[in-house]
Amino acid sequence: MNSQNKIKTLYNDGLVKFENFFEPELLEKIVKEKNNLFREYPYGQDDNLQKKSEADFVRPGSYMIWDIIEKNPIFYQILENKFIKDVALRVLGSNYTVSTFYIRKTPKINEILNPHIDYQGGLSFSILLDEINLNQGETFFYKKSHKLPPPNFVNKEKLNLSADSITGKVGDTFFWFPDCWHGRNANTSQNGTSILMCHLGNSNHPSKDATGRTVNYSKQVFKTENNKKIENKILGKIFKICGRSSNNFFTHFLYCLLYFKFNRIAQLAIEQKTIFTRKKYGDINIDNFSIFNYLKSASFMKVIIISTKQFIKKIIGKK
Ligand SMILES: O=C(O)CCC(=O)C(=O)O
Repeated sequence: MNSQNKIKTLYNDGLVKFENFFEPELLEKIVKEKNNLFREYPYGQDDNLQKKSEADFVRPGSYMIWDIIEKNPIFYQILENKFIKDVALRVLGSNYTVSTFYIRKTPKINEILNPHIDYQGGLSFSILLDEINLNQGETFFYKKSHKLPPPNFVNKEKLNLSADSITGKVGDTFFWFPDCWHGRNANTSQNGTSILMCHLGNSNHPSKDATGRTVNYSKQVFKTENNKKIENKILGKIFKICGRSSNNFFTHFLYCLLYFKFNRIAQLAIEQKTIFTRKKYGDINIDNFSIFNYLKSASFMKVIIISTKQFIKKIIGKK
């Protein structure tokens, strides 16, 4: 499949696999460094970057090594990889932001991480740092779900959807949309399995990593041109509110209407690199969005129950 088709698959499904992105020597060095890191930090780091000394989890089912670039510059070479840069530029435009860049290891564990979305309008990639097969702590995705409500507002059983696991060999790289439903399977193997993950956004994406630290990997590496347009403040505010809607049906629906249906607004937002927007594919057959399908997929019982609970929590929280 050529790279144009790969990008088409990414926009269609919210997920695409690339193989042979990296020179074998580089991969070997990266895996060696990953092994060194987990020898030094067998249970990873907590969110304050402190070495964990116990096998409990700060993040469900994961031992995290957060600051990999700061630990070894070899990891920069991933961000400098031509193919990675090409996909990021195509989807996010110039001066894109690398907001979170880490390795997570999942030990033998019986629990799955339930499907969820992170936020809309971004781009992420995962590189397998071990050979990973089914039920070995691999991430799974529901293809095309980035045009559906977040999974907690849907009766999944009724929709007849099935998940695809991202399995493969060391170095296999998967680009995915963080608004595509994803989760993680149990790890039934004796060995922990590890994946390097990176979350990116356009030039106005918050440059905070998942621990809350401000990071600036992108500023050092990817400043390609200084053409940041003045952002329309109102548009920025609206997208900021509705671009992180993993747990809010109404703002998620509003985002989908603005981004997929109101083309003039979407075009302006994309041109200005408004927060939580990515470029469109550029073909109506790929960029389409069905309001009917979206609403038909929602469980209104779940919408009412979850939204009421959130409302009550807010009221009580304020007192
Ligand atoms: O650890 C994984 O495989 C999944 C990570 C995930 O769900 C996320 O980054 O949102």
